[in-house]
Amino acid sequence: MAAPDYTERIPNNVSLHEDRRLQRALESWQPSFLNWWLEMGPTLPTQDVYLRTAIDVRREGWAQFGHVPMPEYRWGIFLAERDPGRVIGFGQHKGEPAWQQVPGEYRAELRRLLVVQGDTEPASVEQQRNLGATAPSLYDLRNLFQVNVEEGRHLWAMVYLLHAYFGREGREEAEELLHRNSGSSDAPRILGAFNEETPDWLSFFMFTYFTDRDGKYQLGTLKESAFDPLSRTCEFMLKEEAHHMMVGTTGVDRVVERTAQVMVENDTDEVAGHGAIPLGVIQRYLNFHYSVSLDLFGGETSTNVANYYSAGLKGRWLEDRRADDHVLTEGSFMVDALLDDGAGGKAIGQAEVPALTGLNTDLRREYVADCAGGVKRWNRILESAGLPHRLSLPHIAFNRKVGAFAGIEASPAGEQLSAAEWEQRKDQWLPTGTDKAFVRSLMRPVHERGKIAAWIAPPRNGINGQPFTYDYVHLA
Ligand code: BYC
Repeated sequence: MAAPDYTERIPNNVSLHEDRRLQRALESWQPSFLNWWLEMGPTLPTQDVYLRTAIDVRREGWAQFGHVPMPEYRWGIFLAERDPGRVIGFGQHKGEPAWQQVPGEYRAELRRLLVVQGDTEPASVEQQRNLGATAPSLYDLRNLFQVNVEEGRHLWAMVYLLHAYFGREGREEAEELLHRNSGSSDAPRILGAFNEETPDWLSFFMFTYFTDRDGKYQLGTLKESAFDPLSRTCEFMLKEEAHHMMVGTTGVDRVVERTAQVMVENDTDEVAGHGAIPLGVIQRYLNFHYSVSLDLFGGETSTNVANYYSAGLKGRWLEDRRADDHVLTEGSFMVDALLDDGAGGKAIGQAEVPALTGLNTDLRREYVADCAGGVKRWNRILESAGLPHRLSLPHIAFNRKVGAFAGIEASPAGEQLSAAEWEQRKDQWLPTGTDKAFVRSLMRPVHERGKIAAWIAPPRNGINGQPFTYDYVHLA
């Protein structure tokens, strides 16, 4: 039997067939990836799924739709097209040509960034692996699988960079990316949020709204990188990421819409008995997913981020739209901080720090402003239903485990609490065992064409112009 043609099996625009050594390395990683997908990927047996596959970065190639058996999905390697004149936009190498190879002095830091980014992608697939069994519709099931295969492709994207530019160490890191597992006690995923469970679809929509959105912002800063292959990889990943944002945004929309409908029809806030999710539960889920996602931006002040920026490895969100010197060695920046209150205690406030060390805060603020857009949109749904209730984002210090507020407790309003007060009141603000059990009780599969679960409204539009009633997934 002829050996599989991996330049064909691994669609790519990096001329993989011209580099036999790299091709062989990826050939030997591919079976490990497929094993991981079969062992840790989606558990619901399916024949095929109506998926979008990227086979090229140009407009006509990057979104091909068709029914595909998931293990045969063509996970490819795509970098946005190269701009031969690209120069570094920030940091101490500003104005120099972008790097096509990794400079020796930044090897360890760049590898670390790729590994952290790469680690999140398979982690989310692991977190979501059992959701298919309780999908509220075939449309939602298809979206879940689309997100999953694309996270798989994003893992390929980071593995390609590790293999192509980091030699033996890179190949070892690529193996490790498949060995660590979400929630594992021996070898957990690197970042906190990726070891949390995604046990139900409300969690999934909150995750794709809040946690995938961290992905959008982190990829946006890596897209600015002086290391051109990373920049081009992230640019293409961001195109796919837009669909994940849509799944989260409209998913929460549809839950809120259904809850509002049931509240109005029955003239009550107590919608649980009518099979909808109470607004209080939605708010507690929101509080949880938002606060764990805030942690993903690292500390409010960080020498790591200052070094990444000065070296040219990681820029700011929309770096070229910033009206400053793009070097930042002079200025200062106000960050959220825990200050001495003058009476021997601590107060939540702001502190002035060198601009470079405040860059995690800068990115987190961009993210917070974006998240506020979602809340506004969900509140418009409540408003147009004629309801006075509103959702809100909790305070930046609420439920934080990383950064300036990791050592204190605060209410969603930003009031500092003693440990005892927090223990007493936290069930008002974070999902309780009862909330989770209730949400889980609603998670019954609706795998019939054109049907939808009672706790969520149908989507306004289908996928790729197809109706909601389309046969998006053929179950096994
Ligand atoms: N959990 O200097 P600090 C996505 C560590 S999501 C555990 O304050 P730094 C996706 C930190 O590593 C985007 N540990 O932070 C979404 C450091 O450890 P070392 C993923 C944490 O380094 C959905 C120490 O604490 N991409 O794509 O400035 C589905 C001190 O940290 C956490 C990236 O994150 C945490 N939450 O910033 C699928 C981009 N936070 O070095 C995919 C790459 C911090 O002392 N990563 N630590 O051992 C980075 O840019 C940075 O590593 C971080 C942290 C932003 C994560």
